[in-house]
Amino acid sequence: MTYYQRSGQNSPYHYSYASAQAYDYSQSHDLDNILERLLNIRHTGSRYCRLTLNECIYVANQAMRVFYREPFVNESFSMPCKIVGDLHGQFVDFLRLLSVCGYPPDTSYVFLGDYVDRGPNAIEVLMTLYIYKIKYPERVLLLRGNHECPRINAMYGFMSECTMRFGFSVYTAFNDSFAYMPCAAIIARRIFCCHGGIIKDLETLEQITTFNPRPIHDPEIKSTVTELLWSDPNRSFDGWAENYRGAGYLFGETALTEFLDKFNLDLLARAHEVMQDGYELFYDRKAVTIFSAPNYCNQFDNAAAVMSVSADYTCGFVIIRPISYEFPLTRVDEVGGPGLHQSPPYVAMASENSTYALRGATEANKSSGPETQGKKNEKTSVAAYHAD
Ligand SMILES: [Mn+2]
Repeated sequence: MTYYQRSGQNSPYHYSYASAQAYDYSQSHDLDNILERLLNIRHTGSRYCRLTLNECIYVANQAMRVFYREPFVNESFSMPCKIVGDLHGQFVDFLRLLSVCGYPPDTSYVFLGDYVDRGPNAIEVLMTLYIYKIKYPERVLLLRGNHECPRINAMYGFMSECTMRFGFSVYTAFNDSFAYMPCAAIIARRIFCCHGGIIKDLETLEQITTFNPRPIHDPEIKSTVTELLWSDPNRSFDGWAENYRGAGYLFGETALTEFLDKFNLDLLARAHEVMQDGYELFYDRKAVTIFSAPNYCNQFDNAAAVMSVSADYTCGFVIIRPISYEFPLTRVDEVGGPGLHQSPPYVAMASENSTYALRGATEANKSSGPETQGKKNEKTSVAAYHAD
């Protein structure tokens, strides 16, 4: 039985604070310095960033204030942008993703949630995302996933990670920030973004906001926010069905088409399911699943994908192939530099145009190296964009 269940309460405020170190509310921190240390992991080969309890709680609190000011359904995010699926604490892979797709604010991002649990470095992932969010709130959109809830992340790794590294107060501070996270976005009035899926029996988009006053620490099982965070496409038959996950629904193609038509939308972009190639277009290209944690849990050999939406309403996919962390890789221009024999692989897996080479790699490795040629160029036009 988890700590959360034992507490018998429905809010993380009822947790007891087990941390030995107290948070100093008077202290503020240099976000650029923290970000530099986080990104520096690219060069050190370390798996963890040296952070303090005070820094974590400060960043979580600052991010919560930004979420608080944002609408629950963000309709003002514009193109071009990149849409990212589940990250699940795989910080090394997240750094690879940033090095391939670009860093905020030069690249705008919509993240579809599930930042924590399963993987080892959810704190680093959250700290990086939150600092970008605080610095560039218009360029980075963080949507909530079903793991950004204490009922779930008490069981799947995030609580252990926080309590073992810092103490319970860090866990509580992050969950307090999740309670204010927006849950959906509409990009360019065409693409509906959320973690899981669409809502059954929704009459107006405003209802998503009015039905769900924030803060929402643990969404009710039967609620529109749970449907956004938990639902999946229905692959067995067309129509609505109970979700085997126990929350949300399964929705078929007709259900999706009705939803999109009703609100004059073209595409549903969602995450929530591991995909072998990192993404899947389905329902006649009216929906896409994006999953951005390669080698998920070290149990899959899946690739990660990021969907890029360009200013001319064209969508493409960047595929990031899974790699073994132990594979010896290094940068051409830094061979022989200090500590570079430990250079982690994401450094060498940059974009097509990079001058990186794999030390000791075979020709086969080199040719299939940088984030796949074939899939990268695949483009899909989202229907009828130029109609108006
Ligand atoms: Mn999920």
